Amino acid sequence: MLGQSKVASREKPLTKGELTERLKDVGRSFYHDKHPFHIAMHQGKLTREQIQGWVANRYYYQKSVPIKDAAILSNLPSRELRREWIQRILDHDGTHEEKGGIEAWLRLGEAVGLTREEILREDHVVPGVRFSVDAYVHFARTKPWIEAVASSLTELFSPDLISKRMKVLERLYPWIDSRGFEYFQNRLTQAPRDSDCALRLVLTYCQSPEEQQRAVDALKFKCDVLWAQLDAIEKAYPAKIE
Ligand code: AHQ
Repeated sequence: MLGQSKVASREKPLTKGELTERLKDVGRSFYHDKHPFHIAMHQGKLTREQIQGWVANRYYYQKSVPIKDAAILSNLPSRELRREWIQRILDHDGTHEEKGGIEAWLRLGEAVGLTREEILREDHVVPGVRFSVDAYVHFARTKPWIEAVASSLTELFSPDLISKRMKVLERLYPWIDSRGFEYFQNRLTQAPRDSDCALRLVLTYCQSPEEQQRAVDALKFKCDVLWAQLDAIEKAYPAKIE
């Protein structure tokens, strides 16, 4: 990491380039692409039950994302900012024309052998997933809007993870109906657009060392949210002893 020293202990703020690097360092150290569950997934080691448990639990995260974004939207100070942010809600909830990401995630669920009904009933959602996701929504509802925006910057790292994941799922899990991968395909364009916007806002509105440190801390919090989800899923769906 670019030194463990806190931004806030510095007299002067980081430049935009330095802050961008500091945020990316958080991902290099703490993003959930390094979680053992994802490592096992990418090695083709997950069982059908573990994949199903992951999809059923990640549904709770996906359905909560637009709720989180609506909380941020309600705190944004201008029409221009709201116009930009509202697209995230439509991407997930859909519109009259587009079914949206939550519907695509349900189709992923069917592609791995779950029923829509059991996913929607949240039959398989484990406490640790519910609590970590609810903590993310609470963060977005209660923190200053720019900190909630900063917490979404995990999406700086998601396109690389999701493109690798799609290849791995197709190659190493042939039993999954590949029509279920539409959700991931859509994220490959939506996530970079969203992280470009979020990074621009953070670099614009986080000027003091204290504001910059709070943005870095918000991103670390969100990495912990994602990591805790996989901890809970891994515990509920342990690897089979070989
Ligand atoms: O599918 C994901 C998604 O819609 C979002 C929204 C965004 C946010 O606002 O916090 N984060 C996010 C993420 C999605 N997928 C995760 C994955 O591993 O599939 C990654 C996650 C993220 O990096 O924050």
